[in-house]
Amino acid sequence: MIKISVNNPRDKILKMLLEKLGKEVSGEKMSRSIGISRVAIGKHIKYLRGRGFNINAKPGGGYTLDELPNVINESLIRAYCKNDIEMIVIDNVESTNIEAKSWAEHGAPNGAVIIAVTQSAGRGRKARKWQSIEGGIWCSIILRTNIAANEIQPITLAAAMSVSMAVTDNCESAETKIKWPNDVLINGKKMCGILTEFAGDIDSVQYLVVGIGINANFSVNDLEGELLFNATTLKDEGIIINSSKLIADVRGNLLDIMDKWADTKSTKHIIDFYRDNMAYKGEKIHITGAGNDVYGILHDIDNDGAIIIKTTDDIKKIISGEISLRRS
Ligand code: BT5
Repeated sequence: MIKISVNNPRDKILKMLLEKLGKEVSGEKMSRSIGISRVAIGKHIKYLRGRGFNINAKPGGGYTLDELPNVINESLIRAYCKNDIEMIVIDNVESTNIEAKSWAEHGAPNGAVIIAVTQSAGRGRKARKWQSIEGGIWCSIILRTNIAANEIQPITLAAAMSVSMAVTDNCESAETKIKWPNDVLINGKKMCGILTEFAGDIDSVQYLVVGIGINANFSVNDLEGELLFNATTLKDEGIIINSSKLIADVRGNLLDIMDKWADTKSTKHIIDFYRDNMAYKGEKIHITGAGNDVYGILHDIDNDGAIIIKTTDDIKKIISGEISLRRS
């Protein structure tokens, strides 16, 4: 695993260039503000160029970054983060959730994130395969929060809310819906899936790993099997968002949502957001899994994150399962 140190000079250089995107930043100014030599600045610039950043040197000794490459880059993610971030960016991994669990066992802090360009064994719930090709955002965020195991249901919704907000904040025309309990849809198709796992016991959760898969910058035609009909990608929907910014925003949103939960001791903000952005509301659905086989109308959600279904003769609360739409 590669560990990136927080606040290194390269990140500071990139941040200065980003703040003046398209405009010149003097090498002298960078050198003074960061406290390293002009030669060292030149070396970092060379490294960044090698990572796809088109940085031009100006005759007077300044530099300009004219446009952002749409890449997953640790310095760029850090530049977009409001606060410090512990991060691992890796080319290929079996599953970022597995790596995150091992990192958490070795003390990774709240908000630490591991991101992979591809996953060779990306997982969904119940060990289903999650296709994780280049161009997507495959990441796991470690949360350390003081809750019991039976309170974790809203965390998956909080992650879905973080992704929805990040997408719509970066693209006004995007319309996302949350499909309970763990999907974000665009135009009725799955653009993002979430896998939340935890360690600890019933009374107290030691840490959580929130695995987030976003179909970002590739076409659904590149995936295998029947996903063509049920899945979509940001690219296929004409939504272009810089992947590094999207990661920083998703993580920032999730941490803010969790802080609010801790401060207010309430999940109301998460439940309200789901209610306003709920897929299949008022529609005929079928719920399976976790011993359920229920047909009814998707009505609402309760404060614990259980959905409420109106059946022909009853109202049922379901805490976990799989929703599918009944078209008839
Ligand atoms: C999920 O499971 O939707 C959770 C997916 C979580 C993926 C992230 S990526 C980072 C982290 N590391 C991991 O190893 N996992 C997490 P579920 O609701 O069970 O949905 C799984 C189903 O989604 C599969 O059976 C397929 O039908 C479908 N699927 C697989 N790959 C997909 C993709 N890229 N886009 C849309 N649907 C997909």
